[in-house]
Amino acid sequence: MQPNLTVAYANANIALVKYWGKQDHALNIPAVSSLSMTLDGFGTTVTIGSAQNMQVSIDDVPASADVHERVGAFIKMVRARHTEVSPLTIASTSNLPYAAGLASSAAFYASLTAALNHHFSLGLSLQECSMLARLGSASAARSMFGGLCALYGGPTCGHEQAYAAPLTVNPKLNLVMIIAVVSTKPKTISSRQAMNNCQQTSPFFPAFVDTHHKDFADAIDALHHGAFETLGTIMEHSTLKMFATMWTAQPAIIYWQEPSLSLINLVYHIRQEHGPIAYFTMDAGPQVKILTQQHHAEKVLAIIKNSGLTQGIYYTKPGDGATIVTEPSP
Ligand code: 2P0
Repeated sequence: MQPNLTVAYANANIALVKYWGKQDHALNIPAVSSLSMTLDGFGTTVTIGSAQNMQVSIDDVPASADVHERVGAFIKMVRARHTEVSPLTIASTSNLPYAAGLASSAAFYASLTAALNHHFSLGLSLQECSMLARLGSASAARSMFGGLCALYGGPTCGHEQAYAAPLTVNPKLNLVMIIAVVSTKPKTISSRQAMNNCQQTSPFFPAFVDTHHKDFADAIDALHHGAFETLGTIMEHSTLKMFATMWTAQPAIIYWQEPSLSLINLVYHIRQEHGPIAYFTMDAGPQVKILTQQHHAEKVLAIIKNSGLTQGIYYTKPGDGATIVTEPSP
């Protein structure tokens, strides 16, 4: 590794209580608080170095004009707060299976923020890094931390209040996540565009926001008490309220495909047969993510695999937060 380069790595995350919509677009402050699990082993490595002009590459290919512009806007916001940040080369490589539909922006901006903090000796705490990462992509604020964490949003949050923080998790929970891939086609609308459209046009968006705080507070409580059934029930409720805003946006946004619904029915079937051992969530795409516990994982995995509904299955547990990589990646 060249001495003038800094390498950082951050894992992606999946929300159990969803972020959807923005309180402040310029500062990218979420309309609601959210709660997520950082995923072990699914993430993005970002290497930065100083340069005359900013250059961005993704998996060794120069970034598209859109991506370059969005990353440039983020760096500009960082530089407005930390003038020591100078132009950069930014090279990102990801081990996120493209087909898994995991939010790559979360891992990318968390990794980039960790790299900037180290490279320019900004001396920021994890909480401050989380605020900064949020300016790039709100879900990135959560990937600064490992395990389960909360990201604060809503009307009482300014820039300084909208950060993520780790949550205490009852060790008996032993959460694991199964990612069931049902389609590998690229999504037709980005999550950022989708949430903006929902916020502007869905009559259900205000109801999503108004009922959200209770979900968030109850989910934190369930984590503390190790109440898996309560946590899973809240996760499904938050997920379906988010999708209700998509189906009622104008025009409607429908990420689901037939196997998505079949998998949801399969999760209901698993609960009928085996009790409260599996719960689903989905994000801005057709893949279904199934939350279960370590001691039930083998059984749930086998049922999902045998269903023939998926094009791929990934299995993961809570992972670590963003980190500086001292050795170059192999
Ligand atoms: C979440 N999602 O809580 C929700 C649920 C997707 C569905 O956070 O505009 O890429 O960059 O802040 O973080 C994806 O949204 O959006 C997301 P921006 P982001 O995980």
